[in-house]
Amino acid sequence: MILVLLALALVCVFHDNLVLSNSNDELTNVAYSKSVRLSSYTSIWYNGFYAVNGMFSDYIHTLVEKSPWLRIDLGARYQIHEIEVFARSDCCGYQLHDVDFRVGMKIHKMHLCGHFTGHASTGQRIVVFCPSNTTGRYVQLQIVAGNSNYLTSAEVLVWGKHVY
Ligand SMILES: [Ca+2]
Repeated sequence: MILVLLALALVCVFHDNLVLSNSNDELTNVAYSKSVRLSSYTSIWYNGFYAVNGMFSDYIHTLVEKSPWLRIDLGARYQIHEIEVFARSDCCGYQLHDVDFRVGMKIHKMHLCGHFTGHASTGQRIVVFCPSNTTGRYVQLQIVAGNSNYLTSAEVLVWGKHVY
C-alpha cells in the first residue's frame, strides 16, 4: 500500500512538473505576420507589413511627422515579455529615436512598456522589457521627441504568449 502511494505521489510530482513546464511555454514572436498600421502612408514598398515579415533587409517608413507611430494588432490578448526593434539596415538608423513602447487592450488606453532614448545606429537592435504581467492586444511604437521625424524600422518582434 505504501509503495502504491509512493508511486502515486511520484506520478503526481512528475505530472505537476509537466504541467508547470507546459504553462511556461517558450515565448514566441507573436507579432509575426500580424496586422500593422502606420500613422502615415508613403508607399506600398514601406507599409506596415514590412515590420513583421521576418526579413531585416526591408523596412517600414512613415511620412515626416511630429510623432509618427506604428501599431501592431496582435489579434488577441497576449502576455508580453519584451519588444525587440531593429533599425533599418541600409542606412539612416538615426531615424529611429526617442521611442515610447506601449501595450494595451484598447488603442486609446495603452500603458508604457519602455522607452528608447537617443538615436539608433544603422541596423541596431533595441530591446525593451515590459513590466511583469504586461498584457494587451495592441503594441505601439511612437517617436516622442522632435518636430520632424520619420519612423523607420526593419523589423519589430514582440515576445509573448497567448493569454487564455
Ligand atoms: Ca522586415
